[in-house]
Amino acid sequence: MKDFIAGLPKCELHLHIEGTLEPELKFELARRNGLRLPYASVEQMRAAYTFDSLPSFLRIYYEGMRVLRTEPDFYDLAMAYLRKAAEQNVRYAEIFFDPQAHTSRGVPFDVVIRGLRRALMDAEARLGVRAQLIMCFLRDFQSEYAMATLLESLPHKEWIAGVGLDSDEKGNPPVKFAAVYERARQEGYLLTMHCDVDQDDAAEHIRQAVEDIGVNRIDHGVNLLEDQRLVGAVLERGMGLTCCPISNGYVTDSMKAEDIRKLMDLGVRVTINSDDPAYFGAYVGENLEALQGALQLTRDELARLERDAFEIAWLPRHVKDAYQ
Ligand code: ES4
Ligand code: ZN
Repeated sequence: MKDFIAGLPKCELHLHIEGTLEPELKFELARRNGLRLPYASVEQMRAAYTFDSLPSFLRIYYEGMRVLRTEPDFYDLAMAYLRKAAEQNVRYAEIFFDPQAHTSRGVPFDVVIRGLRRALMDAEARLGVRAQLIMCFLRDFQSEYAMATLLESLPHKEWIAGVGLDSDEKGNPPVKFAAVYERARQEGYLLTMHCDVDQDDAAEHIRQAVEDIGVNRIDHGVNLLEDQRLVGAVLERGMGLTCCPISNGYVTDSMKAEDIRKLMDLGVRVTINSDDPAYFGAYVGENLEALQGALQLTRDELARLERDAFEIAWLPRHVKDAYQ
């Protein structure tokens, strides 16, 4: 089964590029930028990854990305991920980036996007991995800052497939960003957002995302199961969910494998992804292996997960078909 999973052509739709920053590269970037890290070694840094909730993870995640300063830093970050993706037979990836996590500490938007964009171009040419960017707004910042970031992205629209929403969901519901999402839609961006697993008001947040905002898909979203009417709406619209089993195990007490199984049985387009692989210790292949082990998924079921991922990918029909 391990070999079958390794050989499966994959599509990754929920991956934070800043969450792919491995300790080795973090040390290298710190050295390059003349920064001191509060760890003596890679091992010590990994040992400090002791999160058990979303806020405890986010603290380490934002602290870790402070070593990213220059265009080559962002290039190296994305290129390292894309190399890893190629090794795992990922053929196509939609990659989240968090511009506000950088602009808020003085790194210009242009620096971030130029570095990422150059890596995407090189990866397609050299590694045969195609990728697009999804710009995420940080939901624990004011919506005005998200709107300003949206406007700043417009000259780079050609490189950004759509927008997302991430960071701390508590007290930051989807409707806080209704105006930002409306403008993003008008600008031609596709829309997704995190509806994290077992958040307070999880089902209500999913309802807002689907009915009030009209997103094209949902990141995580397994609490959809709590509302049968919403399941119907998601099925009717053919919407997909980008689930991340190993991530779920860190920010809640479970991978939510049984819920993922129920969603698959209901006919929802479920996809399996890695979220923040450098922090959760698992790229997409390991996520598929863990879920397969928990649910005894068959080869056909694994193939269906990837087929659905290509199906809900933000690609033109003829490009998707070429992957099938
Ligand atoms: C994230 Cl696991 C998770 N949840 C919310 N926002 C995020 N950004 C990066 N990883
Ligand atoms: Zn995520």
